[in-house]
Amino acid sequence: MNKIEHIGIAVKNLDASCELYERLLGAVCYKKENVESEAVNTAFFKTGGNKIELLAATSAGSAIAKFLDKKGEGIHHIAFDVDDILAEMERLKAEGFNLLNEQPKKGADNKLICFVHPKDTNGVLIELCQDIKNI
Ligand code: CMX
Repeated sequence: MNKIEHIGIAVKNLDASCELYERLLGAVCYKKENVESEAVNTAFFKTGGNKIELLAATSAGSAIAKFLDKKGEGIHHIAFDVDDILAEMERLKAEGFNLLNEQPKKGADNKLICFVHPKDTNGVLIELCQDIKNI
């Protein structure tokens, strides 16, 4: 795996949190995107070479809605950049990790993504991310 690609933060109100993170980071949100397949609205920030993704649920049964109900707002996942997501998925499977999707899915910000179950990774949801333009 390569560097941390982004940190995902679950929020209740995307517009209010966007305004808050703009004030916090002194940076403007560079992209807002709805990812229908994940039932989320996202907003992205870049600061000092780091990337933050804010995530708000668009449906009651979604992963983010369940997370907010159970744990409240906060860090939802850490995403790592990978060069070859299929190879990395095979490697992790061989290492005994439980992947949450069999095939890479299309995620926000032009990425192919795959998640590792947080029960296998000390309670932290890990995301693999490959830039689609690197395929
Ligand atoms: N980080 C850490 N733990 C988490 C978690 C998270 N993000 N989400 C759920 N959990 C915990 C739950 O609290 C629960 O813990 P306990 O058993 O101790 O109570 C455990 O994981 C299993 O939870 P569950 O209720 O059995 O399962 P869920 O239906 O809540 O599903 C998960 C959990 C991780 C499998 C599911 O959320 C998932 O498949 N996530 C991947 C997809 C995703 O998160 N999409 C949204 C983001 C999309 C994007 O980045 O664009």
